[in-house]
Amino acid sequence: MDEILVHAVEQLDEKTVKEVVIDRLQAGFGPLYIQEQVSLGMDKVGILYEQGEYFIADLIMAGVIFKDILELDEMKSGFSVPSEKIGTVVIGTAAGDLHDIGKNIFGSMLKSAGFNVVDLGVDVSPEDFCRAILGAKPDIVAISGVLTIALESINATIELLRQVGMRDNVKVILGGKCVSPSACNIIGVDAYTTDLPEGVKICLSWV
Ligand code: B12
Repeated sequence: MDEILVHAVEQLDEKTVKEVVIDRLQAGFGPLYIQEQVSLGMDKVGILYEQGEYFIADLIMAGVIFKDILELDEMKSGFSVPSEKIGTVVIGTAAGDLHDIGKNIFGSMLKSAGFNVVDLGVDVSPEDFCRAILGAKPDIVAISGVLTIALESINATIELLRQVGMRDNVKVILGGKCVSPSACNIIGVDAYTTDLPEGVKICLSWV
């Protein structure tokens, strides 16, 4: 673990986070390393929130810090986009859930792997997922659910896909830390992972 970086994120010390990230990138560490270490810091922010030491404003600040890091040119250049497309992915965060950092990183990685990515944003209803699938005719639907309560709307989305006869036309991959593998089996998605490179590999294996 990169103690300095993780600690700076935990302390919501935006200036130090940026300085350390730039230092690590210049030292040759890649965007994936940065993303993993900043995520570890976010986990610590989450723990402090659970313990009542941090409040919602701190979660907001943590999100802002992560998003600013992802906007650095050095981070973006790690995700170059090839011109030839190998398939289409519709991606979105499930209804009731506003967390989008993991989803956005996964979307960038899919683009970089050659996918055309249709990003529906956050709080996406089952109906909006279905409408987008009808319009974009994707090979894959990627759903992000960070909140445990998102499981309910993810279930409703898969159920609606079944009801309108679209479930067999697409592969569904689910990601997000608050979803357990057993719950995913019950819902009936094709794959589940919180590991982004593994998620990209799974999507590549489907096209
Ligand atoms: C920042 C943050 C916020 C920000 C989010 C900003 C944003 N734009 O995303 C804001 C302020 C909006 C927020 C709000 C809330 N949050 Co919040 N938040 C966090 C925090 C600190 C970091 C989340 C994060 O970005 N992590 C870094 C990214 C990279 O990780 P990630 O999104 O999980 O993605 C990873 C994987 O899950 C995976 N992944 C994600 N999506 C997908 C999709 C696919 C297809 C694949 C393959 C992979 C994948 O890829 C990433 C790499 O590992 C977490 C703590 C934590 N441990 O994560 C709490 C946390 C998620 N929040 C929590 C809570 C409770 C809330 C609130 C309910 C608080 C409140 N009382 O209002 C609200 C809910 C609002 C809503 N309706 O969504 C809880 C959730 C508990 C639970 N089990 O449900 C957590 C765990 C904090 C805690 N420990 O209590 N939050």
